[in-house]
Amino acid sequence: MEHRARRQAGWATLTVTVLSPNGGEAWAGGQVQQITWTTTGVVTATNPITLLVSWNGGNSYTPIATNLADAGVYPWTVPAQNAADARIKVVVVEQDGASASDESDGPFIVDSQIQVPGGLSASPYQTWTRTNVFTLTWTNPPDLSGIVGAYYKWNTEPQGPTDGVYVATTLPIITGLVAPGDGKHSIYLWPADRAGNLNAAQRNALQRLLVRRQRTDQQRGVERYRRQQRLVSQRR
Ligand SMILES: [Ca+2]
Repeated sequence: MEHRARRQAGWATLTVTVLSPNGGEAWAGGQVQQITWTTTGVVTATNPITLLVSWNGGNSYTPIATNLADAGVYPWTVPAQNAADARIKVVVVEQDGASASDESDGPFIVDSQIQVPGGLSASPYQTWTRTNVFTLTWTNPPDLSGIVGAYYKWNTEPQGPTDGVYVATTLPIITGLVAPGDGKHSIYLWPADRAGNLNAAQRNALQRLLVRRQRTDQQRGVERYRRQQRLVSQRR
């Protein structure tokens, strides 16, 4: 929605247009994002721009910054809010008192949360197996901007949000996970959302993924004994 005040005859028409966010974006709280706009007709004012944000679809606005130069860009540290229908409004006021404003055409998301995935399970699981290739499944947590992938890490707790292997998937499944050797393994999994929220503390874990590809001498002895027993029983 655009609003224009009357100007004196002979002045260029004063307009402002929000370029970004203009709807559809998903921005994470705490990150810096660029609000961008363009104007026409700004002639004499040096700091004519006011930026505002709405968390409720444009029903009410609160100021972000006032008396800005008409630079067309403002690096905004997005507040730690959760809003499905946020909007930006840019207001321009010229020295003669003429003003114009514009709002984001559609909703953008501000998402400041990421939660622990549920129901983590593996296949095969908790059984000594000759394969070292696993399938991991879980339940994506509810999320404002939507889960777009997950990090996993074998055996040691992640030390930071990206201390793992990232798999882009909206479906809660990773196939073809290769365990790093024989023995008992654990695995950690934490999700990432479209806004970019990522927190390794919001992880789920599984213990006892068991791999035994190499048979021990003892196992070979047992197998040899069983073969002999079968032969003996067949001869009876
Ligand atoms: Ca989220």
